[in-house]
Amino acid sequence: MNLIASSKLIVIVGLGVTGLSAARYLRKTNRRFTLMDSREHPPELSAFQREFADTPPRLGELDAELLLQAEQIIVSPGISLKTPAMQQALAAGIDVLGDVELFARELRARERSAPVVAITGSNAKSTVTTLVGRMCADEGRKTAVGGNIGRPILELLDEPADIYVVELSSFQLETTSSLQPAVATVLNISADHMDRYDSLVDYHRAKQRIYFGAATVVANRADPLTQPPLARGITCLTFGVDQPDRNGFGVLNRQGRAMLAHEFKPLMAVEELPVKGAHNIANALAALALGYAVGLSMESMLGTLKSFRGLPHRCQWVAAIDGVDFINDSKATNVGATLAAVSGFARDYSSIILIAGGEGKGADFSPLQPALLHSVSLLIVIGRDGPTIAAVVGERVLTEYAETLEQAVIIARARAAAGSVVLLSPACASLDMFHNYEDRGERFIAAVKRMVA
Ligand code: UMA
Ligand code: ADP
Repeated sequence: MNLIASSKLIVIVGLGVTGLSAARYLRKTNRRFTLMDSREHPPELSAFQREFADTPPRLGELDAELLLQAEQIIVSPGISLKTPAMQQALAAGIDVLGDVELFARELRARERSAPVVAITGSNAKSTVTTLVGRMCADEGRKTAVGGNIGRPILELLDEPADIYVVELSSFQLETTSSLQPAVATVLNISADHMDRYDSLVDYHRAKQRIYFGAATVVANRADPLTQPPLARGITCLTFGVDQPDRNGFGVLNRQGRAMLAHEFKPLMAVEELPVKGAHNIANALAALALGYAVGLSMESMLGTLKSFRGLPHRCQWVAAIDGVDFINDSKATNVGATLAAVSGFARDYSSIILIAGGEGKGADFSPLQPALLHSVSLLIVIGRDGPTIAAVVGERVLTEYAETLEQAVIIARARAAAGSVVLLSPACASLDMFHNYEDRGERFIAAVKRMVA
């Protein structure tokens, strides 16, 4: 390997999938680096040791001294810029950036680069990213999908892409400044990750960074926090489940039928969407707006919408037992997602038995109160912050405490009447009881299926 001899010290912080992808990228571009992680056993350690035997990682704590000697620090999203070592590095004027910024700089260095569709929001990111990715692919564009959705963005550079569709978290956006997407959206804003941000304003500011340099932005009419601060000189499209105006995607009523619409033109009947709930209609409209901004044909996009059945663990129907539906919404890791599920299902079922709780990430659960009082007949709480959710409704909603998710399912089954729904929508992260939200969802599905058998 022909590494360029250089005194420039590059430090990668973090050895999860992001850190590993950054190491691979730097090697491909002939740059040396040092890697550190505050964990003794970071998840990608063995892969790293196999591939980079000559680069021993520094593990156990972040070496603040070494960081101060760096010319560039590539920081993983799991590390807050507020950690003292990062604060010192920033104060010393060191170039601190994340993998998304590295990706942006690489695209700029290329002669011809494909447009980027950039998607963030508190909820619906993965759903809309997947949907737009499918819309692009269905139209025959070579499409690379990645980012916070799971595949590190730097890996996308290895693909021959006509278009990049990327999901970005607030953590990734904090360290991104020059992405210049063809189109960008903040889908919605509700409190999340309050263990990492000082306030909603702080979190909102990080999300809004997605709009820097965007040619077109897509905002949510129902959520003023998604509006770009300065819209002058850029095209601004909107979406929402109300009647659309100019540059808007929305819903029109035509002879008693609700229709997805662009401006004043009906496109297809809402009932043709295989996914249910007002939040999913909003997601479909957001995807249409994003696809429209990068020139996809409306006809092809509508075809994709008609075949998209949603992602697992997002309001996923599991089974019907004696007239009771069981729904897995394990990906609801914040209050906004649980609110969308409870409000969405309130219309479809006589009552809701809600299983919620887990690691609350410092959230204020009080916004759940009206929906729980209105629509939930039994609240079953689990996990570390289950009692905090129960406290929000006090004696006003019947509440049970379960030690395990399996026990919660058994209680729910015993108490549910035909016509009701048992909804796992925890409003919390899963890590106090499970490996991740997928594990939580799979355990719910298994517990429900055991009752069918
Ligand atoms: N960590 C340490 N010490 C370190 C480095 C990390 O303790 O030195 C901890 C972090 O606090 C965090 C965990 O390790 O709890 C993982 O952090 P990481 O930066 O190594 O994460 P990666 O494995 O690289 O995965 C990240 C995203 N994870 C986070 O932002 C926490 C993944 O999103 C993303 O899919 C991946 O990059 C590819 O882009 C996950 C996520 O939970 C799914 N994201 C949050 C969300 O969606 O709400 C933002
Ligand atoms: P993210 O990637 O932002 O976490 P997902 O598409 O994975 O988004 O969905 C996360 C959670 O948010 C799921 O519980 C899902 O049912 C819920 N959800 C999906 N769309 C919306 C929306 N438009 N508003 C609120 N919650 C939503």
